[in-house]
Amino acid sequence: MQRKHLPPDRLVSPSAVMALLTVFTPVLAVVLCFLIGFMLLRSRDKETTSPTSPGKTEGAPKADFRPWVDQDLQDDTEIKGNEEDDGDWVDSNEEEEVLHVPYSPPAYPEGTMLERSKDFYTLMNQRRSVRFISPEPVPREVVNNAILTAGTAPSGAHTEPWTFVVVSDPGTKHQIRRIVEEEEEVNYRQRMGDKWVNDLSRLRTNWIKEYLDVAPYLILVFKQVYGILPNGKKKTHYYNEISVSISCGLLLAALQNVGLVTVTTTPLNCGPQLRLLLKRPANEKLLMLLPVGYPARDATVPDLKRKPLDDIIVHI
Ligand code: IYR
Repeated sequence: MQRKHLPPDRLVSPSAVMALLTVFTPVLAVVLCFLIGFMLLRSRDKETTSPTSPGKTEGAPKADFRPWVDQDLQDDTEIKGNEEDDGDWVDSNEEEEVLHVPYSPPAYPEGTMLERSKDFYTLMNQRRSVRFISPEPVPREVVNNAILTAGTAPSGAHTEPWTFVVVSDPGTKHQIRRIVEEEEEVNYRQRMGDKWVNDLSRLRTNWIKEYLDVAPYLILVFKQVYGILPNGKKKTHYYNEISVSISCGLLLAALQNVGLVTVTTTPLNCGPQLRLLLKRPANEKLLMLLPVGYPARDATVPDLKRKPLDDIIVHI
């Protein structure tokens, strides 16, 4: 009877629609859950088969092969396994209070500021990546002071998430060279790809790294992805990579300041092996390897130019 009162285009009554909705909503929800779950699983599968871990690179699809991001700096070894005992992280309220004290750094008249800014720029503008390093010994204290300078870098929540391993022992340097050259040969021949190798050809780099034997010091800079307190608890190291990168910048400046040379190297795929060789714990990941010494007498560098100020500055 009621049907007669319905407009011609409404063949189903509102109550029937409601009934249908009540029946189908849970079904729809279940189907949606399955769909989302399936999509999540698929994206996780993709992540685990992508070339993020050492030795899994060769068969990787070309499109997401970004070894300079995925492998230079990453070293997941042993971290995943440790995530299970996740409970033992230190609380911020367990940390000691810090006193705030007056701060008065040196101040200079404007003329002096200008002069100092020019002098410092001139000094730093002479810095070059040097791959030909003299075996001449360098005073250890000079290197120690450069590392102290690196340790003045700002760090996330003042966690100071860096370890500088200074290697002067010839046997260990040679083992480092063997690990690096073996991996770098595969990098240059296979992992880096033609484009990357071509882009580097004008710098004349290759996988032979004589400086790893010759330089009086190799400084291997590790980022601590988390801290471990004396009581065994773990401490979050905020922005550890950027903090350690800043400290590397200061280290380069400190070396330049005393007339030493280096080349910033990030040996692709060598992090885990070098960490084990140097007996560093699993919370430390290799960020950079710096051979340090005086430049070799016959050292050469590519005649590169730096961008002018107008190309690197934007005034607003
Ligand atoms: N790690 C290699 C390749 C290399 C990569 C870049 I980017 C450079 O600026 C220079 C070298 C090597 O050290 O030879």
